[in-house]
Amino acid sequence: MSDSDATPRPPNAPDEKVAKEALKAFLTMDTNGDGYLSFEEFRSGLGTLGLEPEFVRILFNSFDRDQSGTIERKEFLAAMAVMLHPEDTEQQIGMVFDSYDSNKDGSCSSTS
Ligand SMILES: [Ca+2]
Ligand SMILES: [Ca+2]
Repeated sequence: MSDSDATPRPPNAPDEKVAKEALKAFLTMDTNGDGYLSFEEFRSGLGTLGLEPEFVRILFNSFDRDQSGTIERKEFLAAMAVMLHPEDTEQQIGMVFDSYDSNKDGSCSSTS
C-alpha cells in the first residue's frame, strides 16, 4: 500500500489555537511521555468524557490512521483538526463511519 494520505487537501485556515489545544491534550494524555498514545493512554485520557468503551475503541482506530496500534502526534493533531472544524463535519462523520462500517457494505448495521 502506498502512503494513503497522498491526497493534498487545501488546508482550511490553519487554526493555531486548535493545534495548540490539541497538542496540549496529546501531551496530557501521553502519560509516559514516549510521544505516542497507546490505547490505554487514549482511553484514560478520554475517561472523563464518559464515552462508551466501544466508541473509544472506534475513535482510537479512526485516530490511528496507519493502524500502528498507537496514535502518533501527527495523527492526533490531524484527527483533532478534523473533529474541531465544524465545516468538516462530513469528513468527520466519514471517518467514524468508516470505522463502524467494517464490512464495507455502506451500512452501519453490524449484526451479521
Ligand atoms: Ca505514551
Ligand atoms: Ca499510528
